[in-house]
Amino acid sequence: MYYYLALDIGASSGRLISGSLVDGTLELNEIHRFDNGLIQKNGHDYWDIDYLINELFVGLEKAKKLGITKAMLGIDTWAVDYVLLDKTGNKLKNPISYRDHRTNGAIEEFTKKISKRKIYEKTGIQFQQFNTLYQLYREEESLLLKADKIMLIPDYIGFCLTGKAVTEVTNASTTQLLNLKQKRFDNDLLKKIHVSEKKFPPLIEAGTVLGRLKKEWYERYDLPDCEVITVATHDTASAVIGTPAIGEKWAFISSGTWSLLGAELTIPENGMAAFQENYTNEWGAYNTYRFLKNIMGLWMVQSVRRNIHNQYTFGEMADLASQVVPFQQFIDVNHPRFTNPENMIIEIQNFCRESGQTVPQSIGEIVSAIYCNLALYYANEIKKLESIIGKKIDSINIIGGGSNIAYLNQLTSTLSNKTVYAGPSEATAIGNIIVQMITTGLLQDVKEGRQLIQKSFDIKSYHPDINESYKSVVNQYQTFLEK
Ligand code: LFR
Repeated sequence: MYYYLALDIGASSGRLISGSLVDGTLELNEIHRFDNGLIQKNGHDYWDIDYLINELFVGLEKAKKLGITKAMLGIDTWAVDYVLLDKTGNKLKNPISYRDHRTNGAIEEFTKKISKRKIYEKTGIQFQQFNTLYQLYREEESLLLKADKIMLIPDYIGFCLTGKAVTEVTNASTTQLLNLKQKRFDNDLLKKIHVSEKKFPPLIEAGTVLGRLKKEWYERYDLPDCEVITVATHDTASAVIGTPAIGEKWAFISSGTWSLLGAELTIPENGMAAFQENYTNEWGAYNTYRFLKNIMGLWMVQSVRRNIHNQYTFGEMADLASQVVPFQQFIDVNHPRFTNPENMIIEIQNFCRESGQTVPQSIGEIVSAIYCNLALYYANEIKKLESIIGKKIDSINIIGGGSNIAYLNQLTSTLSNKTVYAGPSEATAIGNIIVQMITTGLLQDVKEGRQLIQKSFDIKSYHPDINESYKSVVNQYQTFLEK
């Protein structure tokens, strides 16, 4: 049997998953799962990239023990962060996380050199202070000078494994350094941060064979014979590929640490409305665009859980939330104060106190406040999305770990007045595997891949609950956000 391995690393966990075709359906097997998180050092937040790569090897050795002797391997992770390498290919320091505070105020400062409108016209990418553009702008000058290569995280992992250096476009587009029309790095923007294009390995499309693992790895570990395929290396790009969508009128919410809400387009939309609403046009595999908005997402619940020392599981937290009266307060979940606060519970309580609202106290109340406001935010954005792309959305596909939260799925359906299809929770790993299968000729295209997902996984539907009295809160919430 032929195996496709997906390494999918998110901000809070990573996993190595194998996929294979069994009787015409896609069968997944989770081989290894490990934690990920921010490491604080000298006042900055880092990722421990060596640990993550080591966990991949642990996973690959487990795969071998399970009888997987030959496999393809695709790698996807979160976006925008990078590793600086010297001439010999060694990293100059651990990658700093996009949640680090070093880019505070960087957008305001950088856009004195070139207007926001101009940057958006060139790139079509949302303004987030974590974009690689602003991270490089705030990078230590001496290190940047010393750097021979700048590599995004999944490309760097691929480089460590194979010795081959590339910059894959679905992820590279999130840097806000690619020009939408020219389809390459924008030299004007690069000049403004004093970075030469030469530091970036060549741009390549998703679905390209990278190569076999270096010999030294087989000498050190007992590994399956592995060939790396550069998939859609941005986790959100893989998640969208792994969305079992039907027809043309669907939106997606890729629900994990972030909630990425948007639609798949074939022509980017970087007009005035998209600019004003800060929608992004991230490049997808096979000439598509992920037109989406970043919403704070489950990060808030993950942070609350850390604050209470993991006392409850996510399922228990959702149960507690569903037992309290919903919609007790309005919260702008996308406010930057929730990006990386010292303590999420206190931050939420302070926000409610400062805005003269009921302060949630119990864990159920806190989590209910988060889920209710996330669903409100989604419903509001779906309306904006429809208006910007000029198309009515019929259904929302919620994919990723958050698709398991029935309470949030139902709220989302009722408030947005759309059918919600929830699942699969491993859409990212599935999208990673689908691109490998297309690259090796097992599948024809994404459409066939999505049909395979529909056949292979249990997808739950939610319909708007017309009896719910709280439907009217959506308009009130919109007014609250506009204030
Ligand atoms: C989700 C994600 C988002 C990106 C954010 C930061 O994991 O990749 O798409 O905006 O993380 O990289």
